[in-house]
Amino acid sequence: MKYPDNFLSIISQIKEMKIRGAGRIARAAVSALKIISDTYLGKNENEFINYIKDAAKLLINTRPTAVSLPNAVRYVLIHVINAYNEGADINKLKNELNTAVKKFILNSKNAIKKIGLYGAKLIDEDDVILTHCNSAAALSIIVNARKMGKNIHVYATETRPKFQGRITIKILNKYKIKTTLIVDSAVRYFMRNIDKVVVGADAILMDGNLINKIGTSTIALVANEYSVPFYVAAETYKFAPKTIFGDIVTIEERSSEEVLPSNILNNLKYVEVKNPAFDITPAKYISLVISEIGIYSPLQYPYVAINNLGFSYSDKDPWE
Ligand code: RI2
Repeated sequence: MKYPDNFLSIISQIKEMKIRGAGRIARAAVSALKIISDTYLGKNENEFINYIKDAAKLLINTRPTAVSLPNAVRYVLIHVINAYNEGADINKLKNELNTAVKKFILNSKNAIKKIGLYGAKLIDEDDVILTHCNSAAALSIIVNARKMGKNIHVYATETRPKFQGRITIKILNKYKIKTTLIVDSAVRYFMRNIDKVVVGADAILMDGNLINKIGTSTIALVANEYSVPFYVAAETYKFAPKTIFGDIVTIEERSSEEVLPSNILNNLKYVEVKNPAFDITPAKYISLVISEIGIYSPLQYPYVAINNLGFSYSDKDPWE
């Protein structure tokens, strides 16, 4: 079945990182499912379910690492498939989908607010904070600390090769937060000035390890060397439930073009470019994980997150 252009546009925007950030791509994915539901004009419930499942597979394959996307799609599909199994007609299936989409989006936005409120309490007056990439959850903590009247100074890494740090500094500037932009490789040079590190999450695994933007693990290692607390801002839907069953989370390898233009690389016969978008930070380097249902150690987080996903987890995906 043909997909609507606005659905395909969301697919390409997520792939090209025009829509980026683990939380934002999750909300975009469920909004894309609503487009599919709204544009289905048939009356066949089974055909509708298969159409939604096929669209879900396209969404899942846009970016392989941020588990927020499959968790969001899983949340919506499980609600719709449960209704289908209970004999719901097409209108009820569409209403079920719309309700689940709205609920996921609302919950995910409220989660960022809650993380900001809880995490800001960990920030002290005159703290110098280092953050990496551009994380709405991490920034929620930093901005809330500012709103609480705390005088803070933020070091933001530029975050090559896509320079998401430039998004972060504009947001910090808007809130009149003193900010220093540094190149990624200057992290150890400045760590002696840092009181706390606050980063976001693309995935947290069953062993408490964090998958986040490439360079995060280096920052965690250096923070540990300088005894600087390393905080992770992670909604519960950043947990990777399939790691309970031994599945791994794929680290996305992106185009070499992001690092070096092909017209240069093509003339360098013996040169290759590697461009992993994320890395893995061991739980032992993580001080605390700030979620929307409280602050936990990295080893506690999986146990509380799994019960807050809003769907019963299993080793089978609902779109299969
Ligand atoms: P929020 C981003 O990935 C960064 O790795 C960031 O830390 C993480 O998603 C979480 O972002 P990318 O989309 O969900 O820039 O906290 O590749 O916004």
